[in-house]
Amino acid sequence: MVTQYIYGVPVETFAAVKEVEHGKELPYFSWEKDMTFTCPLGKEDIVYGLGETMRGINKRGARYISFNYDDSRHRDDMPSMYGSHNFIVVDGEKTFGAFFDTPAKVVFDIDSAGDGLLSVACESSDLRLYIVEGGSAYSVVKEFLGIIGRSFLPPLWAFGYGQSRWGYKTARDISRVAAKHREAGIPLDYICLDIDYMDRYIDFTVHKRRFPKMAAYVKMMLEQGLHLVPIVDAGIKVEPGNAVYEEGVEKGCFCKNQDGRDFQAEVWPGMTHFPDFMRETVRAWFGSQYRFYTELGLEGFWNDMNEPAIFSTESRKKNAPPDAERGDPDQPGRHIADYKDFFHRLDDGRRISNYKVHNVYGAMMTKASGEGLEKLLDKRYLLFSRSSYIGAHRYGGIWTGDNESSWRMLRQNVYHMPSLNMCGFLYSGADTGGFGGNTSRELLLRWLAFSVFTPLMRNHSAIGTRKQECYRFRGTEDFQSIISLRYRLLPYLYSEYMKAALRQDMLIRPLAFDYPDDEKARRIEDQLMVGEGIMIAPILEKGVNGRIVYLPEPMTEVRYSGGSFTCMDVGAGERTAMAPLNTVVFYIRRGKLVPVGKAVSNTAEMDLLDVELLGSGTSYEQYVDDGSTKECSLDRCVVRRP
Ligand code: MIG
Repeated sequence: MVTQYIYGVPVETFAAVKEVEHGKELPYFSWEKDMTFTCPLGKEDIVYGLGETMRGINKRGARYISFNYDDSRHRDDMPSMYGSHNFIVVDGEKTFGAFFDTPAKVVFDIDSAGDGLLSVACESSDLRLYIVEGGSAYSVVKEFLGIIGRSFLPPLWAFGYGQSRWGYKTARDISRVAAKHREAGIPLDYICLDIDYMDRYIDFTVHKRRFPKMAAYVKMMLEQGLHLVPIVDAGIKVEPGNAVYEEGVEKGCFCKNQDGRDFQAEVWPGMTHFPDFMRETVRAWFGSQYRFYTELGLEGFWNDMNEPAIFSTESRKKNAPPDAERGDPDQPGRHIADYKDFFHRLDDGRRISNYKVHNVYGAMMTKASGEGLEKLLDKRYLLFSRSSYIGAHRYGGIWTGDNESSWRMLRQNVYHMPSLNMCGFLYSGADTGGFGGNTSRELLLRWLAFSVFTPLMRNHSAIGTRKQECYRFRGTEDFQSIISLRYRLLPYLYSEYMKAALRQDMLIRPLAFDYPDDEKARRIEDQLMVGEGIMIAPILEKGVNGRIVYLPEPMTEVRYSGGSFTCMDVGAGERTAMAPLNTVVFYIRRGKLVPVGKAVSNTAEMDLLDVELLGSGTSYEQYVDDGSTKECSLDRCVVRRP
């Protein structure tokens, strides 16, 4: 059951899609002055949620700030990341969920002092607060997913392996990446085009010399089973002759500064204007610009810099030290004051600073692009964004931004997945191998072995770092083997994703959600459930050749190496599972089946129905379609028996 409580005049965030009853007296929390909500926690209570935040799956013991920001120092104490997902679930003496639906800053103090107090401080007094009840933590989450609406449904090819790097410049570079994967027998479905494909980083352009015949090139790549996925940044370059800029100015589509002129901020293209995504007409206008790409045959996109990230403004120089007086003591080192300098016009007529609606800016860009692509294409599109807010999960996925090549970041990827799923973001993943810093062969192999199970499986890295395409490492067959496992598991992974989205359920869950009465399982954060039948226990440490795995019940242990599966029934309890670098070990729950397909070099070659079934179950309900139809429903499930 979900109830809402309204304070002031909330700004429309589009987070919820279902009518929710209004409550009279707020349960669980006491409401203090200044919009701070407090609730005592039981000693052993676990607090879940908060999507894209640092630390583990249990958020207890720290402070988190919802204020979207582009900050690549993903340390434990980093207060906020690129998205804001203000949903928490308290699980223990009392079990309930709370969603603080406000586009302004929120500080979640989840018993950071160790005195058992949960406090949520909302900066704005205009707020919609949803209280979710329903028994277990898992059922609370399902109730919540029910009101925020169905998650984005990507095409099948978006579940293939993707290669990306900031630094690919020309069609030649891209063709080489494709050829090298082919030579090494590494399956591949898409290659991302980072900012260098554009003419001087101007959105909705293609660099004429670097990609001379783009439409023909896109077509040729598609014939090889490869999609190209260009990046789109939030800011529109201020430059006479830039049609999108001129049209945007004329139609009044951009955010304004204090004195009513179009606000200017420096980002990659130089000075830019930010589209005022808060208004429906502007979203429709921006979304329609994607026609430029769809006419070239492109069907997948990643939206970047939409926190929005700002290098400098007319009033703040680049790299200026953060303004102590106007800055935010909670977020030292960040230029928070920039966001007080520009203004939106809401559809209800209100003029409001970005600072006050900050956390939905990226989400509104995603909504704009998603709705545009929906109109432009007669099939499903791929879209993932850096910045997000709950609600954007209906239009696209997210990736978790500029992590680094470290074991800590691999572990964070594991923690992020269930937390993001609780907030509707089923289609997500991290930069596999790590974005900043130099990866190692071992880290990349272990990371790939985990990413096999995340819907977005993309190897991406920053310019200037060690090149990390799989073919650059010795023993390429080890990489080939792990990525081929992804493709062999796709009949299951795709089916489980589609069923989870259509049922408004989670795909990736903490063990606690499936084994709520198992005290040991409840505290495990480095193993996850993937779909209804699989448990994974990824290796997250350097220099080890196995790990201890906890099994809450007897399962089938599956090891994949050298192109084949070996299954063994194992009992409940702790066991040591050996997994050399070229081997992936995972588990199938008792009574479940997992369909696995043949090895292919991309999803276009795949036959979802040509599968063998692993595990001890008697039937499996498999979602099957052509991978791109917009008519998706559970009616497309077929029952398979061994
Ligand atoms: O300021 O487009 O997170 O994935 O490679 C950096 C270049 C801008 C940030 C993204 C990253 C991308 C990079 N971008």
